[in-house]
Amino acid sequence: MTLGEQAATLLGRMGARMGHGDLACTSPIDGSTLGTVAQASPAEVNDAIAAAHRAFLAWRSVPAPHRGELVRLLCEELRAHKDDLGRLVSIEVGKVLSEGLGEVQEMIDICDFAVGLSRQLHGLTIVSERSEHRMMEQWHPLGVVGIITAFNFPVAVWAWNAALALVCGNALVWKPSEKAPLCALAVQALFERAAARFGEAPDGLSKLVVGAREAGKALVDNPRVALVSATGSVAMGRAVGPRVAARFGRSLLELGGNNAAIVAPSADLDLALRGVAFAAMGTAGQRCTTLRRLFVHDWVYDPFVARLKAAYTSVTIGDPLEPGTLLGPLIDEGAFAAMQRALDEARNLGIVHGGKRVARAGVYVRPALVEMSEQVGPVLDETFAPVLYVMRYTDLGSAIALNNAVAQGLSSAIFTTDLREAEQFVAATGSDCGIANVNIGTSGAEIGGAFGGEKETGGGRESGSDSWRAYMRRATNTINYGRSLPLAQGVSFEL
Ligand code: UN1
Repeated sequence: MTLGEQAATLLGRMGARMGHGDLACTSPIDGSTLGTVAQASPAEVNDAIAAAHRAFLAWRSVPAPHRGELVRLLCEELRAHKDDLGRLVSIEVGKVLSEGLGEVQEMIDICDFAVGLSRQLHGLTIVSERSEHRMMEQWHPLGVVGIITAFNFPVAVWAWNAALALVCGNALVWKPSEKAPLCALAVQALFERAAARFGEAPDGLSKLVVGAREAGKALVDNPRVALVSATGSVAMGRAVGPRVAARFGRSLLELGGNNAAIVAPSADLDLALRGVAFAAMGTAGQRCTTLRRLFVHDWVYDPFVARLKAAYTSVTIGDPLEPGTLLGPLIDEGAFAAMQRALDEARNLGIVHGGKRVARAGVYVRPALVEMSEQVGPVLDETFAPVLYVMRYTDLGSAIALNNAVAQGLSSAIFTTDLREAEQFVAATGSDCGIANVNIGTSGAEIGGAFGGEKETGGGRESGSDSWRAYMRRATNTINYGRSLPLAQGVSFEL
């Protein structure tokens, strides 16, 4: 079976069809065309938003634990189709199969989380300064949530947003990456199955709009979209954030990362090696949490970097559907060109190991390890490819300063068995990132924590912890159960 036939079979099993249109879907596995899909015009995007808004008006009155039941049913569909959807993710974006399956597991996990959350949406009660008064906070549904997702997590990021937004009483409009529309069609079909089983989901509760820039713009500019949750590049966030702000909408931005790790002299080097290798080479360097900069202490630099280089040359590259493959393809030629530009620049500044193209259909590269003496040039940019810049350090304080000396602030890690160093790294004066790990790489976060980062990463938090609050509006209520009307701050206003 060709990849196109496989994709069609998988879609069919999940109740979806490719359809026909002007957007060509290709597989990075061999560059072959999987089929075509139709794109939504800006007018169609606005119609989808109007339908979602009508659905919201009904959905917000459904009790939250009942809304959780819909997410529980969606979770059942995902469990039943984990293999199908995981494989489709691998075919459409080229992730190795265990990561494709892992992505669906991440959807299942966030759905489970959201089901529990549907009984725990809570506010505070606050004592009033006035007698016979009480203050409380309520969290109410927000409206239509626009979800913009990137190719590299084509389904999990939708689920982080959708599962929470649905239990919070919102309706959804999803614009997936134009590089991964088939996965989105499959997820939409699974959602519709769950909604049909649920029976009382209003029509239009979750809409899918496939399209490129113009579709995204329509979503961003429509005043009925109360929250735009956008995951992708810093450039995309720069375009989206101010447009949403201009109409006083809310945005939740989860943008790029230029993530670093520190390998301290006391580190467990076996553990650090696996942690660094997965974080830097996993998903072919195409995660926003991918490890891109590594600071290794002078005392362990030579033995550690020698082992790392050996891992870089021995890693299995190839068909992501084959068991044993650790590195699949890059998403497209554009990604390869960006990687080569960074390496060309790096050659004048340091020593480049690897990074050459592998001769086979599709865009396959050997991962690159670049030894640098300073953090300059391309090290300061996020290149969405498997390029790891390695630098030597002697003083932890300066390594932390270098960790923080880039524009983004998503993820970071230290490998150490020294408690003081670990605590220093996670303290207020340590890493300035949204994620700071100890003895774990920068990527592969669990859904239970809030996910996102600071500075040019955009400041948004998705997924676990109390991220749900971003999907609700807070109302402060002051209730007077007495017979007089004392004014706050002792103000008098006697008629
Ligand atoms: C992303 O690359 O946009 O922590 C998200 C991780 C994954 C999510 C990455 N759970 O690497």
